[in-house]
Amino acid sequence: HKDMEVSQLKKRIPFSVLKKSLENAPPSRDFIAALREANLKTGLPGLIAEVKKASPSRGILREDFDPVEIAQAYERGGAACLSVLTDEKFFKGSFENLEAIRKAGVKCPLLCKEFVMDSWQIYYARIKGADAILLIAAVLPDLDIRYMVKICKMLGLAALVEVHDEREMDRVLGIEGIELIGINNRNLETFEVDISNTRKLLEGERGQIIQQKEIIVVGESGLFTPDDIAYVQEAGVKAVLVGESIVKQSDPGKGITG
Ligand code: IGP
Repeated sequence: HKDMEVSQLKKRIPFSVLKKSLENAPPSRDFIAALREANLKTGLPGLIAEVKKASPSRGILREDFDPVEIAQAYERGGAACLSVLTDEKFFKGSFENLEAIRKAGVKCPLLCKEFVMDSWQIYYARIKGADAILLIAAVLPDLDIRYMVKICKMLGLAALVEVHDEREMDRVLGIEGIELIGINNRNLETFEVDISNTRKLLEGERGQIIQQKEIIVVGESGLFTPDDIAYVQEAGVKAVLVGESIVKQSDPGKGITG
């Protein structure tokens, strides 16, 4: 993962310019509050609906992919927040998509879905309209997560810290200031999906620590049916991240309620 090509780093804007643009950036939206509110209001996990054109395991998900149309449909359908893939290499996303969705007047808070390796990317995401950013424990040492979480706070961004096994969960639970943890049901190396992973990582003491710290857990990947949602809710998640099953619907907004 460490050698992963990070395309926007090649065309890096100098830090001084980034910081100047930050001064003019509109305020961010509260991603975590939107999830809590949706959960309280509906009694169901708050939905983060993902704007995703393609994935390494499934190829192109939608031929007529229009990021702004999909984002607007999700919002109409009642999504609490949106996730926008910006990674180009594996997911055919872009920062232009993120910016276009923000500029189109979508009000849901936006998660920038990127492989963050360098804090520069966090500043860049904020300027392009992100309200939250993904930090993947599998590719970041604890020290980097600690540091990046602080940068997110300073920039007014929520950090969604993603784990996929017990070891990563324990590492992340040891870090101060974590408010949002994503449990990925997809193994990033084999692409295998198993939604019981969410349940496994929330059992026993880990679940108790999460409750004490009032951390919001997001169930991620491989969720297709209302039964799947009920299953991860039962395990303790207050939010879910759903991509494939809704992006493929002829009306992605209807896909949310249907
Ligand atoms: C969405 P799905 O199976 O509903 O399309 O999954 C989301 O969880 C998935 O896209 C994802 C992801 C990631 C993508 C989770 N973690 C990290 C890229 C990088």
